[in-house]
Amino acid sequence: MPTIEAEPQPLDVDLASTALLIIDMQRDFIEPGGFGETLGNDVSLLKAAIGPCKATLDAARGAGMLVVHTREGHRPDMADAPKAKVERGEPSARIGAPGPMGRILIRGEAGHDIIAELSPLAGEPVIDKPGKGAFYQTDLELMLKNRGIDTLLVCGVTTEVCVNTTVREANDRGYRCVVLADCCASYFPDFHEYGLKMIKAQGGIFGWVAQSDAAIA
Ligand code: C5J
Repeated sequence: MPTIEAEPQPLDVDLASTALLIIDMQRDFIEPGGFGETLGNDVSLLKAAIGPCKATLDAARGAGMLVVHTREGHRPDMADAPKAKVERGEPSARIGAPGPMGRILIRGEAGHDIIAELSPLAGEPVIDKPGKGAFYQTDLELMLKNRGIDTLLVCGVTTEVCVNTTVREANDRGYRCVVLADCCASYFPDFHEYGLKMIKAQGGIFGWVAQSDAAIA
């Protein structure tokens, strides 16, 4: 069984029961003009994760692993968007407002798409999630259970928001999560660093942290 060099300790993984989970690598978060930028963030900080994500995605596909993509966003009628989530920030920059890539974080709009570099292949599940966590109000858990998955390699953005929330949800459901540090990014470098530290502290309180090279190897 392959072993991933991870912190706080190496982890044996069975590829048949391991999935690659790529969180919210969407144009709205990563490209200029999207939701991330309208909130005042420097989106160029997220671009560093694209290359390592692509290398890991290619390796996972080559190994025949299950690959699952997620997207954060809402129905066009926004019936699934809590008022408390929508009513934040400037009205012109809120979820559902018109942006340069269509309505911000709305399913079907260009900005909601996964970036071209990491486009899902036919047959790779795409989970549309209304929250930060990928398990909340989605069928992710059912899909993982049906495939006998017990370990997740986790990539995506942002480290301290949707990656951390999903890893915490997964940990409570009994999944072993290995977060690939260079495949994640944040608009705030210190939040990225501490987001990863929180996961692996105290003997791996929420999971493991590794570099993509270690996972690919
Ligand atoms: C945020 C996410 N940061 N995907 N979403 O609002 O982390």
